[in-house]
Amino acid sequence: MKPLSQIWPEEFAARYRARGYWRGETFSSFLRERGRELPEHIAVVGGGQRWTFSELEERAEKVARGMLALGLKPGDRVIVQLPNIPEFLSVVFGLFRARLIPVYALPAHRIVEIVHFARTAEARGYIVADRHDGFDYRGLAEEVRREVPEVEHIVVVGDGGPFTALDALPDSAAPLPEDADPSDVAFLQISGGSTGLSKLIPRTHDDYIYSFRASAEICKLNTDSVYLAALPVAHNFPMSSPGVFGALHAGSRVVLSPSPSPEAAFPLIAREGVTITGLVPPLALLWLQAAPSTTHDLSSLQVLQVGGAKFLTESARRVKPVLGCTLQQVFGMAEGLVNYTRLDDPEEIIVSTQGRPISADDEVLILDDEGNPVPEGEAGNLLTRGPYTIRAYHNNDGANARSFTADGFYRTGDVVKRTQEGYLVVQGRATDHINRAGEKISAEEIEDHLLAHPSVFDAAVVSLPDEFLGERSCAFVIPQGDKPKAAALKAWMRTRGLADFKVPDQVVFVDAFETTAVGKVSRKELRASLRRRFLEAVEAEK
Ligand code: OOB
Repeated sequence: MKPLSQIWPEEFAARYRARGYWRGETFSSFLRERGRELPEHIAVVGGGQRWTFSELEERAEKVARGMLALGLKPGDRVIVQLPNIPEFLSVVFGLFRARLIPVYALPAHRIVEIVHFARTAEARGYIVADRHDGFDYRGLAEEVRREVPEVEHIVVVGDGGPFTALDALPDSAAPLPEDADPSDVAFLQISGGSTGLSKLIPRTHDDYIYSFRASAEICKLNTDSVYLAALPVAHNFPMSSPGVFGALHAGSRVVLSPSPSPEAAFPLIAREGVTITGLVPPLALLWLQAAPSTTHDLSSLQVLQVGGAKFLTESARRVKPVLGCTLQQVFGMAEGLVNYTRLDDPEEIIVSTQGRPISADDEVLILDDEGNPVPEGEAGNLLTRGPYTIRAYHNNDGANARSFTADGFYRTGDVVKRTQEGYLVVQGRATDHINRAGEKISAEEIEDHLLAHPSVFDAAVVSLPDEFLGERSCAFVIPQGDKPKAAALKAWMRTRGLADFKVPDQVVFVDAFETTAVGKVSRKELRASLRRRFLEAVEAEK
């Protein structure tokens, strides 16, 4: 099994410790501390359950013992694919306690993605819910085990069917392992996958805990705060910005909503007195639309965070008047760097920027394509390095060479400007992915699938502006032989075992792709030119 590591050069690590960012806490040590300080305080609410901090800790220990009794060994990786239910937290804290390594998958992921995670992480375990949103994950687990037999241990929250139910995990009196070293990798997060398949992001206890502890401070969380996880918690944003972990670290209550829709979330806000939540822009628009006519009392809400994709200034301006709460823009990435507008910033900064970094030691470079700094205030490529930004992906030399500079800066792929006050304004991006309502889709990955269709000669996938999604995916396809119908091609994509959000929103058939005199244009130029010509044609028809 390939060892997991995330290593900062010693001078950096020493500085991050000396400045108090890395405090030597682990996931288990902080939960234990909250359990001691706030034993009867409600920590987690969801799915008809309410757990106190001490109950969460007890449940986590039980999971830890059970997973080890199954035969898993500290250091083994376990894919966790759970919706927003309290067991998400007892399971991951249980894995941390047993020194097993969670690999976070989204509920939307299907066989192709899970098999990819299982292979690249060399997972030995997989934890799913029995059913969620009309889908039976036990069937998926059976397929995964057929394709990757090394995924020996499958555990199901709810009715286990052919597998072990979480509630029926064996008990064992064997002592639990010592706490992890804080500089150890705690879990593997999934990258947005801007080129090809998702990469695995190893995050350490030290670096990740710093990011959510500092985020909780920026969001002024305390033991009276109530954080609503509306987006799927496996996402970095609702997980750690400040997310469920930042909330628990601050001794706040976490409320888990099964869906981010106003219908599901509004009653929870009213019932639990939710003070803060986070949304992607399309959902924020939906909430703004639904709030004026709701019968639910939303007055407890103090902060609405919006991030994951660009929130346009005109929409941002409506948050305060419509919802009566403070907007916080969040611009972050699973690889590390997170920017926030601060709660007491002037309204103009809040509505027109994507915030500034968490840490005084987040180094931000804005460079032109030749790698030179752009003049102050101009747009350029964002590179960053700091106390919670990774230096490498897991076991992926190619991606590491592309994504990191020799001196350890992460190339975010985002194009940004910096204001005089030091706030970042996202202008766009240099990489070819589609940011579909906050879900990142790799053009390359989808093109590869389309090329597997017998009637597809070539395909190029691009993002198009979309009023609701922010961006939608459009596949330009050169057919061969019998031209399929667009709907049939989409339906076929659905059978490929991919997350549904990756199925192209639109398919446009073309006769040929442009080539230049010297030969084929690069995929990147080709995508840009297809997008440009398509948008020009739409404009001309108006
Ligand atoms: C968050 O994380 P990821 O890893 O799913 O995606 C990161 C990318 C960024 O590089 C950027 O392209 C885009 O998502 N993005 C934004 C944005 N927030 C993220 N683009 C424009 N405006 C924003 N506010 O999406 C993520 C992680 C932690 C906190 C928040 C978001």
